[in-house]
Amino acid sequence: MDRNNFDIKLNQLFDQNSLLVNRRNRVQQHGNGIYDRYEFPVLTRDHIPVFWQYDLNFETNPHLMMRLGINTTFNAGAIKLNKKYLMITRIEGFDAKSFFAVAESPNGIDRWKFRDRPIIMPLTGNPENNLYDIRLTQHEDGWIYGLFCADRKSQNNLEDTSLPAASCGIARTRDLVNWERLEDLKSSDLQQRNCVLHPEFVSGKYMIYTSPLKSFTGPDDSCICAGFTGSMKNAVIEGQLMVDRRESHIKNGQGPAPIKTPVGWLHLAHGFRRTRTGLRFTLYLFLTDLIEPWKVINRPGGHFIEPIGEERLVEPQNVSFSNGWILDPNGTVFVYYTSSDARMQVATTTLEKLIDYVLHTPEDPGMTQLYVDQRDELIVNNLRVLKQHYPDIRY
Ligand code: BMA
Repeated sequence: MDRNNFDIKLNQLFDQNSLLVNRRNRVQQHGNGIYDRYEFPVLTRDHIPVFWQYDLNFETNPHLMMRLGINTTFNAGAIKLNKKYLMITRIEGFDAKSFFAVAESPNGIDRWKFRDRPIIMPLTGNPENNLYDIRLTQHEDGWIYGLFCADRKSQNNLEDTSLPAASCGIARTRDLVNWERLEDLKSSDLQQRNCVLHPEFVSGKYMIYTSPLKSFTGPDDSCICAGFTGSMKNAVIEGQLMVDRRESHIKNGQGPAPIKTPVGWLHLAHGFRRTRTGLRFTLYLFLTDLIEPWKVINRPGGHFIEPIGEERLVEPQNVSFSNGWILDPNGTVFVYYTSSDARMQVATTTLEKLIDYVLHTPEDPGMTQLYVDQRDELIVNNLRVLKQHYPDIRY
C-alpha cells in the first residue's frame, strides 16, 4: 500500500468506528412489561478503538494490518459516577486473554465510548494468567471495590492450561483510574468465581457473595453462598452460608451487587442448565432480607432474561450473563447483560417494576401438576376478565 492509500484506509477505519459509536439506540417494540430491550447491542468488538488493534505507523505497518485483534467485549461491571454511566468491560484479545477497560455513555443506552487507555490492573505477589468478570460495589466504607475472577494455572494440573484455577481478585479505587490491588480472597474452597461484595456492613463485617467450587471440572452443585470478613485488605472467609440454589440448574452465580429497596435486597443472578445443544445461561431475580441479606424472602419462578433471537448467536451460543446494573435516582434501572459472550446489551426498567416482579411473580411450585394448576388459575381468572371487560376481543 502506498502512503496515500494507507491514509485513506486509516481514515475509513476511524470513520466506521465513529459512526458505530455515535449511533443512537432505540427501544424494541412489544416488550414483556417487565423491561425493554433495545434494537442494537450497546458495545461490540467493533466499538473497540482502532488504535488498540492496528499499528498506525506507516513505517512499521505499511499494509495497515490488524496487529492485536480483539475477539469480544463482554461481562461488564457498571456504575454511575459524576453523572456518567460507566461500564468496566471484559475485553478478550485474539489470544483469549482478557483485560479491563472503562467505557462511558452520557445516557446509559448509547454513545458508549472507551477511554483512551485500558485499566492496567496492579498484580499481587502471585500474578494471574487471566482476569475477567469484574463486579463493582460502592461500599459504605467509601471505596469502590472491584471483585473479579483471577485465573492461574491449576497447581493440581500444571500441564493442562485449559483447566485453570479461579480465585477472587480484589482491587479498590475511588475514581476507576487509580487502583489499589489487595490480596485475593482466601477460603477453603478449591476455586471461587462470581464473587461480589455486598454494599453495606453486615454486623460490622464485609459480606461477600461467593460461588465455591469443590472440584476443578464440576458439575458439583455450585450455588450462591455468602461469607464474612473483618477486612478487605486481607480478606479471609471461614465457612459460608448458602444463599440461593435453583432447582434443575447445574450452577448459579451472583450477578452484580444487589440493589437496596424498601422491601429487601434485590438480586440479579445467573444459572445454567443442560440442553440438547449445550448449556443455556439465563438470568433470574430474587429478594433477600434487609437485615440478614443471605436469607431469600422472594423467589420468582422462571427466568428474567433469556437469550433470544440474534442474542443467541455466535460461540458459545445461548448465554445471557450479567455482572452490572445501575439504579438512577429517578428509579430507572439499566441492566447490562452479555449475549453469548459476544456483546453487551442493555435492558431498561424501573425499580418499581422490579419490586412488583419479585413480589408478585409466582414461585416455581416444583411439580408439573402444581405448575399447570398455577397457570390454569391465571387462565380462568383472565377468561372472566375478558368476558366482563373486553367482550369484543377475539382469541
Ligand atoms: C461462566 C463465566 C463467564 C462466561 C459464562 C458463559 O462460567 O466463565 O465468564 O460468560 O460462563 O460462557
